[in-house]
Order: sequence, then structure tokens, then C-alpha cells
Amino acid sequence: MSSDDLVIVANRLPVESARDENGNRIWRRSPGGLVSALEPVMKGANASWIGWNGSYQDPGSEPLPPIPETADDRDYSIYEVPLSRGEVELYYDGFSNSALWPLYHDAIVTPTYHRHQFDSYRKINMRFAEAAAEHASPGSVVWVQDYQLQLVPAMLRSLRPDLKIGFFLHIPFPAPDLFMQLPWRREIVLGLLGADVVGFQTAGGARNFLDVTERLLGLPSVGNKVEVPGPHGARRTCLVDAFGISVDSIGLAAKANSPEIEDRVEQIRADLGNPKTILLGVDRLDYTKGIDVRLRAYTELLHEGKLDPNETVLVQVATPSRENVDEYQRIRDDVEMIVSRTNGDLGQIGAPAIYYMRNSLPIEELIALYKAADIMLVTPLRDGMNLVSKEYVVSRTDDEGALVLSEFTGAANDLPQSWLVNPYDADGVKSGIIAAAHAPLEERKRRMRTMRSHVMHNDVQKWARDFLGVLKRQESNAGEAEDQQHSSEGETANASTSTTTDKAK
Ligand code: ADQ
Repeated sequence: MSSDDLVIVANRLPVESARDENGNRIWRRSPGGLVSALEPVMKGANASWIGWNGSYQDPGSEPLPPIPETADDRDYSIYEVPLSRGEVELYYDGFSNSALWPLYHDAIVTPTYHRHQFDSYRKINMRFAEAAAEHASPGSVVWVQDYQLQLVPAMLRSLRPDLKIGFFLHIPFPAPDLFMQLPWRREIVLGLLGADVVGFQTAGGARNFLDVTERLLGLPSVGNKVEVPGPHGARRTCLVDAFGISVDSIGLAAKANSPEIEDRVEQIRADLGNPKTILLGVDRLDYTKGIDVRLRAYTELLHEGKLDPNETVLVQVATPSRENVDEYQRIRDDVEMIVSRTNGDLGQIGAPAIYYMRNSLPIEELIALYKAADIMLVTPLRDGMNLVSKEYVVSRTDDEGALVLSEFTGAANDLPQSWLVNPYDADGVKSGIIAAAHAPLEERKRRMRTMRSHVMHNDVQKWARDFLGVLKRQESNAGEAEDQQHSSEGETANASTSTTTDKAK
């Protein structure tokens, strides 16, 4: 067993199993925002990552090759948490992605709540907490990630009261009235309060969490701190704050400046027929991302003659995501319907109006697309941060390009020089696109320079340093060891407070 000073606990490992062109099993880097965000932080640290490898581990299933101890640019340990197909269906596709994900994204689609799914969520959270308890060295820092693992902080504290425990939520924390729908709302809040520091993407998310803590548990905050009562009159402090995530700015900008990428940009523009204006969308294929919103806006602009189909193309790259969840099949159908209608109506031989790719691309190819794109369209209905917008900005080392960005992303706080749009207002989205397309070059450059400078100075390494710095400075809660071992008693004590508070409201 190894001991580590920094332990990341996340649903997914930074690697996943795949097959190469010869059909052999290989391990490759996992897609998605979390891995992009955390990998730079792990490099060079005495660190480990605990998570699921993305494959079902059922009795009789094909054994996977061991994950290499170290690979290329990885110098941290990996510990796998096994999950069976049934567990993934209940804990991940079920409670995490059919209840929590839609609820936390403003209930864009109706969340579904099932007791057996939550039971599985609780059981799997305990499995992650036990793995962290096993691999963390005494007194080390454990950083738990995201909505799939909100019960882990309190569970881990009860197993290992000596640890410094941080939690970061990558997605929005919803308005209190919405959160109150959740049948297991108290258990979730108590789970999070097990951490020494709970981080959110935005100040609004942190405020929402402090509000529900007061409403549900009757625990007021002083500034950004909540005193959490233990069973025998003991108290510990939980600090709640905003830490907006970012990207590996220096690494991305260095790639963007490479001659290979410059060549690829030229080739992409040529392959697209050297149009006057290239619009680009890059997302996971998720109903929160507003892919349909931007495709509709673009199509209407073409039909209205405000964009010329002979001079404009839109490229949409969408990575398949959560395909076992019905709503994801629905958004895929919607998007593909719009693409085929628009191309049917407006495309010509060799010149479709929309280039649609449903796949995951290497980061170098994404950067080349970012650099080729005159207008980047980021139109989520709700998004915790949105890394794509920041990747676009740091890739534009030429200061050209324009960003059309939804107000309902965390990134909108950091990138106010973008063309901000309300994705629920179709005409507003269209006006934003037209304004970005017609803005004088000098104005575009001025806006891009300011945004690029902001993201270059506020990168993912700074995000991690800020969070871990606050966590390490947070007064030690380790003295609560004994009390926390009786955390279930503590929950009972809190439960009576909260019931009173609930009734009082
Ligand atoms: P996501 O919802 O996955 O992340 P986002 O922040 O945009 O959203 O990150 C997506 C990542 O996947 C980016 O790094 C992007 O480059 C990559 N990606 C997207 N499409 C791709 C494609 N076709 N091929 C290859 N890579 C692709 C969650 C939250 C966000 C939050 C992040 C990080 O929902 O709000 O910003 O975590 O906290």
C-alpha cells in the first residue's frame, strides 16, 4: 500500500480502457472537463487518483490489462474503484445523471427521484470513501470531486478524522427553492459539510449552499464559515467559497503557437472552402450545452439572409456522452434533426451549411479548430464554468476571433468582454452572433486581448493552488476525531434541529 500527500477522489480515473486499431485493449486519457482540469495539478506532486476506470467489472467480464504504473506524462499513482454494470446504472446513470445533474442545472429536464438509486449512490460513495481512507497517508489532503461523490466528505471524516478534506463541485449549486425538491437534501448537505472546505465555481453557488444549510439545518454562516455541531457540544468549522476553475493556459498557448498547428489551421480553412466566416461549437453532447439553441439561431440567420450560406460555415463537434440516459438520446436526435434539415435546405454539393462531427478529437485538433474559427459559439442553458470558452481564448494567441457566450455559464463572470447572450432568447442569440460577426477587427482584438490576459493569469494551476492553499490554512478539525466517529449520532442531533427549521419555514 502506498501513502500519498495529495489524494484526488473522483468518479472517473484520468485513463479509460479502449481498443487500438488492431483490436487490442489499451489505456488512453479519458475525455471531459475534470481530467483536463486536474491533470496539470497532479504532475510533480506526491499524489494519487482514486476513481472508476470506466469499464463494468462484473463476475465473468473480460479482465482488463493492468493500468501501467506510470505512463508518458503521468507520475502519480492510480487506485481503481470497481463498479458493476448494475451499480453504474443506479449510481451513475440513475441518481447522479437523472436526478442530480438535471436538478443542479435548473431542472432543464425533469429530474427523476428513485429511492433504490439513492441507496446505490450512498453505497458507492462509501466504497470511494473507504478507498480514500485506505490510501491516504496520515494527515494528508484528500480532495473529493464533484456531484457524484457528495456524501464522501462526511463518510471519509468518520473513517479518517486525521485527514484534511476538501470538496469541489464542478457543476452549479442550484437556487435553494429548487434544491429543496431533493428527497435526500439533508443527507447531501450533511455529506458536504463533512469537508473542511467546500468549493463552488461561482459566488452564487456558494451563497445558495449557505442558504440551504441555514434553511435545512438551522446553521447560520458567519462570513463564509459554518460552525458544524458535533454530538457532544463540540464544533468544527466548514469554509464555503467560490474557486472558479480554469485551463492549462501556458500548455495550451504553447501548442497553439506550434508550426504544426499553424499548418493544420490553414488546412482546415482550405478543406472548408476558405469561407469568410467559420463558426464553431465544441461540447459534450449534453442537453445543458444549448447546442440546439445555437444551431437554430444560425439556421434562422441563414434563412433570413443575415448570414450568407456561400460565405459562412458552422462546425459543430460533439463528443458522445451518457448515452444510456434517455434524455441524451433525445438531445442527440434533436441536434441531428436540425443539422440534416439545415443541410437539406441550404447545403450544396461539397458545401454543407453545418459540418457535424459526433466524436472526440485530440486537443491539438481542437486547438487548430479554435484558431480557425472566427466566432466561437458557447451557448449553454446552464454550465458550472465551461472550459471550452477558456480554451478558445487562450488558443487565440493572434488576438483574433470572437466569443459568443451564454450568461448562464460560470465563465461569463470571467469573460465579460465576450458577446454575452441569453440562450433562452432566440433573437438575442442571433443578435449576439451578428454583432460578433460585424464587429471591427480592432474591437474584436481588444476584447480578445483582455480575455486572454485574464485566463493566462488565472489558470488551472492557480485554481488548484488557491483551493489547496485555503484547505491547508483552514484550522485543523482533526481534534474532532472522536466526535466524528459518532457522526451518525451527530446527524441525529442535526436532524432534530433541521426538522424544527423545516417546519418553521
Ligand atoms: P463539462 O460539462 O464536460 O465539464 P466543459 O467545461 O466545457 O464541460 O469541459 C469539456 C472538456 O471536454 C473541455 O476540456 C473540452 O476540450 C473537452 N471536449 C469537449 N468536446 C470535445 C470533443 N469533441 N473532443 C475532445 N474533447 C472535447 C464539467 C462542468 C463544467 C466545468 C467542468 C470543469 O459541466 O461546467 O467547466 O466540468 O469544472
